[in-house]
Amino acid sequence: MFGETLRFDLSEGFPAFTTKRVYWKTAFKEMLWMLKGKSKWGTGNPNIRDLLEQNVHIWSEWPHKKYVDETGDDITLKSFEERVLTDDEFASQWGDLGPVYGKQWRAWKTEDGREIDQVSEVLEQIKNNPTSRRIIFEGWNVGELDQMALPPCHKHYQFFVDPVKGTVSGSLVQRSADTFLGVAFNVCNLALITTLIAEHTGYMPGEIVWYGLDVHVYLNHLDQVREQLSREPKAFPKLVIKSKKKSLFDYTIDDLGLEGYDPHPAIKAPVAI
Ligand code: THF
Repeated sequence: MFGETLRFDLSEGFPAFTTKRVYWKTAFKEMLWMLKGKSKWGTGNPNIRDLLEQNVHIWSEWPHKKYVDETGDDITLKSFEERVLTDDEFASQWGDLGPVYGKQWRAWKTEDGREIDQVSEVLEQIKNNPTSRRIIFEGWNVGELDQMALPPCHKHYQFFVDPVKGTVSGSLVQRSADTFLGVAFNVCNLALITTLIAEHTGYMPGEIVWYGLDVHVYLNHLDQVREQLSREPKAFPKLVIKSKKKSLFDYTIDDLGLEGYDPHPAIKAPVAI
């Protein structure tokens, strides 16, 4: 399908889907990793080493494939991950994802050699110029797409302040949506960043609006989707910020929790690479 919308009012709960278990800790770790921007490994671009150290494996397939394709060394995904985790030089060379997400969000390179921290600009705009129609961060850096392990799926984030209600709402435009595996993560993470941005600008979280452009179901997810559709949704949980940090960029997974998350069981599916 082309051009679908989902809308959730964050005052009614946190949209971690309930018709299957969503690994929200994995999703949150991914979002916090993106918000950090640079890595200390390799060129400083986002690196899977930082995810593997937190036991997050959802980004490993792409650098693994690149490694196997470029070297002909046909090692398994598991031993590739093991090497990235234990061999610093290997991590720097092969764990690097190129200038994806966090690099563009926090350090978009300009022609005159500056780096723009788009997320900090968003916080500034919400605090100082809340009626702006330009409260945006963007990952689709056209000139650098060819250096990315994967061009961003979730690309345009735009925020909106309602001064009467005292809320910040967040939206996301996603060029490509893996309905069964990815969307649950993407919606969860949009809700998380909107809540954190509200928390750090003195507003309440408002709504989130998710726009999917190419919205698809992979053929090897059909049984899983049928199973998920047969289930009755339950009440959404509540996001708890257990310890508020000074900066939006300082959160770790231990600072965040979901209260009352009681989903239907997990449903497994292979990811398309
Ligand atoms: N590529 C594809 N094909 N689908 C995507 O959703 C996707 N992403 C990111 C980049 N490329 C993509 C990666 N995000 C899972 C979840 C999110 C991903 C990739 C994989 C996944 O396998 N989830 C399982 C297991 C979770 C776990 O290991 O803890 C799940 O059941 O949710 C979209 O941003």
